[in-house]
Amino acid sequence: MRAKLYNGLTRSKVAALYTLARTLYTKARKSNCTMSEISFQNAQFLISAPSLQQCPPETGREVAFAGRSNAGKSSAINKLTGNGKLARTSKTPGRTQLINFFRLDAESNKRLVDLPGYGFAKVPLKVKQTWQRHLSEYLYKRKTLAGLVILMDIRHPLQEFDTMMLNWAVEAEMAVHLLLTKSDKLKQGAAKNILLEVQKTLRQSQIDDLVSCQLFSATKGTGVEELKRLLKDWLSDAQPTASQACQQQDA
Ligand SMILES: Nc1nc2c(ncn2[C@@H]2O[C@H](COP(=O)(O)OP(=O)(O)O)[C@@H](O)[C@H]2O)c(=O)[nH]1
Ligand SMILES: [Mg+2]
Repeated sequence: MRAKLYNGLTRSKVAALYTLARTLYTKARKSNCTMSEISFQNAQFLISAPSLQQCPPETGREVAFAGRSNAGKSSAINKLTGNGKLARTSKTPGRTQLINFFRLDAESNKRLVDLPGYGFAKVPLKVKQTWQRHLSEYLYKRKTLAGLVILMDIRHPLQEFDTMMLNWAVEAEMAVHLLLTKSDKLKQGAAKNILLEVQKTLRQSQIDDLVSCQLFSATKGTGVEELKRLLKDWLSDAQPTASQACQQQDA
């Protein structure tokens, strides 16, 4: 069998293939190490920024959480980090109008970002428009943004503002992950049907290569591991951010 494997190959070609295999193996091991080093347990509050200009320096990578007020953004961040007090959860929607940054490591190179909740009816139009400007600026201009998680209450998915965010992100070629939150509010079968419906919509809109979707419950812990795996992948240095990918294409 061994002799067959070498059939037609010169000794130097075998040596070259061996070196290539070793390099690939070392690279794969390194990238796995980078992924496993990312931990959510030691997350700390970093800073609140009212606009893009006040955000932390653009080094490292971050993943942002967006969604309507009350969709469950703060609860999801608390669940991920195992810290129930990290991002304030509130029963009074529409209060947080700041971009809140949480660092995952001492160097602040990996960050989670809690974006201001959008689309709450009681907020005056002018305030709403200012939010929208800040959100779109952040999405289009922030170079360290590796991906966007859009959270939607499973009972009201893909509302007007969710679709708007989704369109901005797709236009910017940003990876998006939809979280159907509070899945514990529905029976398992009903929740699964809504997931399938949303996935069908993504396929029909031909954006399923950029946009993924899952069920999530901060209360029950549903989908936490699935979300962690995706975030580790996005935050790993092996993946280019959308703006880096564009720069590579332009070069
Ligand atoms: N049943 C249930 N309630 C949730 C879940 N996640 C959040 N909530 C509740 O929904 C409300 C809004 O949550 P919050 O995280 O503050 O939403 P945010 O405004 O998007 O940050 C709070 O009363 C939470 O307790 C969940 O998975 N299941
Ligand atoms: Mg919140």
